[in-house]
Amino acid sequence: MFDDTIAAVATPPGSGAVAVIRLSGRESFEIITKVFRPKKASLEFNPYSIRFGTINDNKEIIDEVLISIFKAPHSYTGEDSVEISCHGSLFIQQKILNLLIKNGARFAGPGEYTQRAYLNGKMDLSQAEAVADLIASESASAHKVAMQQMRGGFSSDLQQLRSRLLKFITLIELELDFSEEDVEFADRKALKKLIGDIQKHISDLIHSFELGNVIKKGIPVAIVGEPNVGKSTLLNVLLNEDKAIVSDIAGTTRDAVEDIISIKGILFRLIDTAGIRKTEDKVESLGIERTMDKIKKSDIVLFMINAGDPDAEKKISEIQKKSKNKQLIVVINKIDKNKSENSLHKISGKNIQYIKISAKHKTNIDKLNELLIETVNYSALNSSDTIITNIRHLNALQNAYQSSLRVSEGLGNNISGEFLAQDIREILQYIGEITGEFTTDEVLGNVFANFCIGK
Ligand SMILES: Nc1nc2c(ncn2[C@@H]2O[C@H](COP(=O)(O)OP(=O)(O)OP(=O)(O)O)[C@@H](O)[C@H]2O)c(=O)[nH]1
Ligand SMILES: [Mg+2]
Repeated sequence: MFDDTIAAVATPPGSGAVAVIRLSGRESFEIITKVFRPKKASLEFNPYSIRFGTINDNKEIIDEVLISIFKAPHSYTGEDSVEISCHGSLFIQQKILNLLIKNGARFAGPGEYTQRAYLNGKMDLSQAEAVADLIASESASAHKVAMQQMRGGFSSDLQQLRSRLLKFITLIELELDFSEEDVEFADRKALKKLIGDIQKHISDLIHSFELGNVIKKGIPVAIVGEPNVGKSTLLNVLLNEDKAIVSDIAGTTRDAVEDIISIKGILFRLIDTAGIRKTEDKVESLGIERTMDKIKKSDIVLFMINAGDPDAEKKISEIQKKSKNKQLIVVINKIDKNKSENSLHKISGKNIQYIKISAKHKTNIDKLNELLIETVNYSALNSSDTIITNIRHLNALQNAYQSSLRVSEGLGNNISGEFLAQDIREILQYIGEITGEFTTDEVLGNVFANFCIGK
């Protein structure tokens, strides 16, 4: 438990209808008693009660407020806490906060409430990190992943790993106990199977990071094609704002322009690129180089082409070569201009789809949105499997995986049980770094520095 009591405004800076000021620590009730006058009867600190009254600085009434009372350990931080809901004026918020400080609280640092919650055993470190993700989540899928992690989905996964590892150690120790009596060794086959399972589990978690990253940052979609086909027009239409410059001059976009859209709760990071053509212009060719790089880094390529382009087939097959392993959507644009039924012979394949649109007249844009959704692996995004999104977790899991490789190697070479147990303990150590069981002040500092003040 901590000695001091912390205070901060928990609602976003600025004025709103209501603001919430939090107080947490052993002197919370003492401090609130000094500044709060209840409307009715005496102030009793019944847990889970809400009281109406005023905040006073000596004789001056600062505001009429509601206070919510939380008694340790049943609060967010695990300590005695009070939340003051006051009117949302910035002036009032500052005045109340300063009054709390004057009466013995101190200003909370970023993430200090959650840090206390973690240190008081209310949540493990990965859950604390999920709180920050939850606050930052901007799409249904990011929200879902963060919520699952905060509610302990990932923690229970790690718990499962832990108990498997402990089972392994127990088996080995059993083997050590019996070795002198020349009894049959603990079943090596069982040990091998167990370490195989553990490895699979860790590697599944590692692989989920790619998906987790995409959920957090948006699925990268590169919009590519020759100059003037309407890439920037399409970007603007999809974003519903004039983000990129559109003109009839070929080579308008020189550098990639990007922005995020959410379609049915999934984030897409749209990247408008410089049109691809042969050019002598230095700046333009740098832009084209960058386009190639964007194709490499994207998951989905929207290849735009003019309706009625006589060389469509050749161009599509070229882009297909450049975007191997990507989902390719061929967007035939300007169908308003060229009404003649396109004689395009479609190159078919698993990763290629076609759509006809007019970016300028917003024809078939809904269909394109639907196609984008269909193209992503919707089921993976919606499964209840644990998805990791945090680079710190990824690093720890990669280290754990390396140690697990040493264990299976050791098993293959029949090394002694003691050494095996040591390597297994190393895996436990790495897993413990994620949950915060084994951690350094530096790691903790980094984790909580990413929070806002008041959380
Ligand atoms: N008729 C018609 N014109 C369009 C359509 N989409 C875009 N345009 C026009 O085509 C021209 C080029 O559009 P942009 O969006 O700047 O093309 P871009 O592909 O970004 O071009 P660069 O940046 O130069 O590579 C503009 O004059 C647009 O108004 C469409 O669907 N129909
Ligand atoms: Mg452009």
